[in-house]
Amino acid sequence: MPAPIRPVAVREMPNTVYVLNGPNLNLLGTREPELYGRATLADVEKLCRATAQRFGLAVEFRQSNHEGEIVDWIQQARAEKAAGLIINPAGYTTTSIAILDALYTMEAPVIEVHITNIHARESFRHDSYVSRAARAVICGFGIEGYALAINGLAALIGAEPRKG
Ligand code: CA2
Repeated sequence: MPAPIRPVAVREMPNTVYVLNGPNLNLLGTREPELYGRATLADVEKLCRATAQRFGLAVEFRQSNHEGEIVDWIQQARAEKAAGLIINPAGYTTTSIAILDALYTMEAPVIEVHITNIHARESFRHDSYVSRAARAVICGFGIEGYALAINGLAALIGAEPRKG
């Protein structure tokens, strides 16, 4: 007899913000500092956690060089009913319909972040697929853009700053 099909238990994480980073962002702080600055991705993670904590939000911070893995994480954020999703799609910004399709399924707000001002750079960086699914887009503020994104997301979902 075939094994009975059991529904998979998905934990719900309504106070968690997913922060997803695309290809090569693991190199942040080690190459091209004139463009991307000297802060590392670990510094970005710290900044996100400190900013989110002010609103009582937790952060699920991830980076991948693989498109499908990013799609899986977006689906996970949706299934867990995450409070929101912040994404720097990096090199997948202008190429990935798979990431766009996954983002379209999100009910929680999606915010797109770029460290550099993509509109002041080469024209092939301008036309973001991801922006079509994003509630807001932040670019050109360096890594501070991630903190701005968390502050903006908190305002969107009505998360109040904690006292003290
Ligand atoms: O400005 C951004 O955040 C970008 O998303 C960064 C991407 C680029 O393809 C986008 O057009 C704009 C590149 C990420 C690569 O990150 C590196 C960081 C340090 C050294 C080398 C690559």
